[in-house]
Amino acid sequence: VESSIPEHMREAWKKFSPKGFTTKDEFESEAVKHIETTLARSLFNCDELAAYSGTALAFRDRLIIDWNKTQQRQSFADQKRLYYLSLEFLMGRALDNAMLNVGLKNVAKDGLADLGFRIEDIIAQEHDAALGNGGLGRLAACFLDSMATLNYAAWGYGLRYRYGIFKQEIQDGYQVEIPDYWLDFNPWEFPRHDVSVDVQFYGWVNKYTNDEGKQIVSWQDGEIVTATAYDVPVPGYGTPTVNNLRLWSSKASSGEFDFAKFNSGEYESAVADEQRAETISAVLYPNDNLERGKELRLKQQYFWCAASLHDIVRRFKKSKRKWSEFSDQVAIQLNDTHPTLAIVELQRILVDMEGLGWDEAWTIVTSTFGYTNHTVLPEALEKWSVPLIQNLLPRHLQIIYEINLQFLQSVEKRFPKDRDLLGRVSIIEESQPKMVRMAYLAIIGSHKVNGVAELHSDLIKTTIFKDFVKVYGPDKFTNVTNGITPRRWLHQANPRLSELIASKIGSYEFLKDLTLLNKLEPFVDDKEFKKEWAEIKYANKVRLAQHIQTTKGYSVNPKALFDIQVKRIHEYKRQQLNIFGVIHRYMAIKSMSPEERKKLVPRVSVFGGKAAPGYWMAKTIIHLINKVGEVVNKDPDVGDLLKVVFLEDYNVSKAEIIVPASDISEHISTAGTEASGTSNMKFVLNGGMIIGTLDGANIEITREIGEQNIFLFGNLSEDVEDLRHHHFYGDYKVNPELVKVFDCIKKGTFGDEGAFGALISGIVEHGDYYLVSDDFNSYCQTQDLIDEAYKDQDAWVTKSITSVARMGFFTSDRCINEYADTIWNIEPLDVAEEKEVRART
Ligand code: Z57
Repeated sequence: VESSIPEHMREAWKKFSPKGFTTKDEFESEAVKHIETTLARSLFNCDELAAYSGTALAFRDRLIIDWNKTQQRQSFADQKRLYYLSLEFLMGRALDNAMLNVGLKNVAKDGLADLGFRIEDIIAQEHDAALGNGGLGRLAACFLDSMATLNYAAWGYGLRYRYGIFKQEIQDGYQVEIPDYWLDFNPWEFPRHDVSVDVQFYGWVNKYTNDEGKQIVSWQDGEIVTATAYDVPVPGYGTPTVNNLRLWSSKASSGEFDFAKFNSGEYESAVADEQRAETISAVLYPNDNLERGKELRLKQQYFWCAASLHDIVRRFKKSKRKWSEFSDQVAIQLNDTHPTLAIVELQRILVDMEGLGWDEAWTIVTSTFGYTNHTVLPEALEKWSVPLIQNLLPRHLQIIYEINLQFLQSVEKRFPKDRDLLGRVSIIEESQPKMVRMAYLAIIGSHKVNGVAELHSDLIKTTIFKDFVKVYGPDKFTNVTNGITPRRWLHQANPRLSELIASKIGSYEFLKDLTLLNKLEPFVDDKEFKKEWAEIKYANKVRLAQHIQTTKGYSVNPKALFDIQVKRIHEYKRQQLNIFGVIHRYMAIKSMSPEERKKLVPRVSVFGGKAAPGYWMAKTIIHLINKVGEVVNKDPDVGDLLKVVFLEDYNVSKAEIIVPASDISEHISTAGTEASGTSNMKFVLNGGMIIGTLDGANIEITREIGEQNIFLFGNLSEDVEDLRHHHFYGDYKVNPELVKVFDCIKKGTFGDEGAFGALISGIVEHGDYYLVSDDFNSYCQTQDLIDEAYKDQDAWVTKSITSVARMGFFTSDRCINEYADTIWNIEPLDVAEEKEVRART
């Protein structure tokens, strides 16, 4: 391509193509230029938001240069690419990350100081990109960070929601949802009006034989919605690689938008058509670990899958390769079952549009896709009703039936005597109405299926997917334990700790090879080092205490033990166990003499997290936490011994303040329910201890850091089924200490006792599905052990350092390398030359 451009033109481009700033003065010049021209502001009306905008635009320019080069390099290298399909990308803020990745945060800091600003205040102006609910969306964001940092040619594909996850306010102790309109000023996205795909819905299928005797299938008379690409640069750390996250936005197709209606005065209905199209990408569904089967959600899924697949196929076709080489060029990873329609869409493209035979197409499809499962909770497993799909995607339903038929025939051949097996593994559930089981379709259409932690990957093989292990053998199923990016979750969130670590082990290399943290272990007895370590934790707690002061209006003692549980509110995550434990502690304090109280370890219990707007029980838990806080925090008998804080609107940027400030964090799900958990890794990496059940990645964290460095409690996953059975059929009694807690609530200690009735009766009368009562004793005892352990600060700091030193395994870099080796079959691009060129200029 390059040689087709005349020499003199190339020269001119080279001469004037921007190089990007590196010094403080250059940065200031770029930022001021943007403030005065792009934003049309001046020194006299440059507030912090304008300073943020100018800084962001200056860094954006820098990223774009590397981004363009990366994309050219990747096209030229012509290697296999990975496409990560996820309905959620919980990115958080981009500026701080961009500054650290290009290694110019200090330059910006000094430059901004010259201009009269503190960098922290400027960073805080940015609105979080909150296109996700929780763990699944944040995992996708960590993966993008690792893929760029490791120089993989990898793209993310998602939806450009106009509204991200709602903002949470607490009013009178209740959650109130505020819409999160975040696109007012977003310098990190680039509309690509030239990159669009027309996506079809509804209509009907026409099958006929053409003149040459060939079967033709055409899906016609549907409604067309246009997908427009918005690209977001994803920079790697300390590398010239900047990958691409492509988000699709929906609008009425220009062919579709009815000018005839408009001209004849039917404005309202013309505008209604337009709005209906735009509604598809309007809002993120705010459910975590729950599926509700709404038609608009299915529309979102197909819209995004179809746009992404057509984009990928278009790129492949430019290479002029044979179809049989498709999966040598393309790997697609399905983040949960949300993108499962991509499997069907690729089969449709190959068979209906490109004219391949069914079997040839199906071989290509199955060697292209990998599927990651993130949950075993039955209420989260996607099922779509057959009539719904029939109406919205008639051709896709036919293809699903054909996939199912062929699959069941192959199963019948191999297991001719097992009639029940066919019913159990069928993609179609024979219910009223019939349902399409998306996980089964995802398994059948993929070459690898993985869980996200060892226990979880074992569980899917022995429970929800056990019949498929029988059909395919165990090798189709594998484990890739989750990880987190140490760039954001250590270096960015906890710069002082990162610096201290670097000073001890000699460099910041650990940010790219997290196993180097093990070089810290020899220093566990270094007095000076331990002192600094403890000081940093304390400073982080002071910072959180200030945040509590400004947002909640009261003070907490930073010397107290900070006990933190921040995550989506869900019964299986058991925030109710935590708050019942807090009440138990409150009652104990109340019954003590002043002398006894003196021996206690003061504690601040911090909660944070959003409840799905329709999840009534989760909202009740939030309500109880807030009401307990109101009573406990002003009780003079308690004082500093116990404070209960509910932090509003927990999100990625708040996590960056909260995570480094914990002494102990809670990961207390009913064993077998939390697929992995990833905040557990963030907290330990920042020197916090964990109280947790033997669930998800807690198990592997324990194996890595050692049993003496974690506070485990509760029943094991393998005992859960029997315990639940016993609740219904045995002589089941609620734990007496828990009964006292319930009595305290029922007395009205925390206001209107009726408000919390369902929370109590769920345990007392309705079988205690999440085993709160069974684990209550063990939980409280373990909390007492924590108090004891905290009194020995020296031993505590030893545990803290040792744990951090052993966390190397939990980087998302390791995780992405495992996916690349065992599922995607891709290798990193060589950027050595690019780095050298850059070093010379
Ligand atoms: C979600 O955040 C997760 C799983 C889901 O099926 C859906 Br829907 C949303 C979470 C799991 O609950 C966590 O345990 C896990 O760490 C995370 O996904 C990333 O794998």
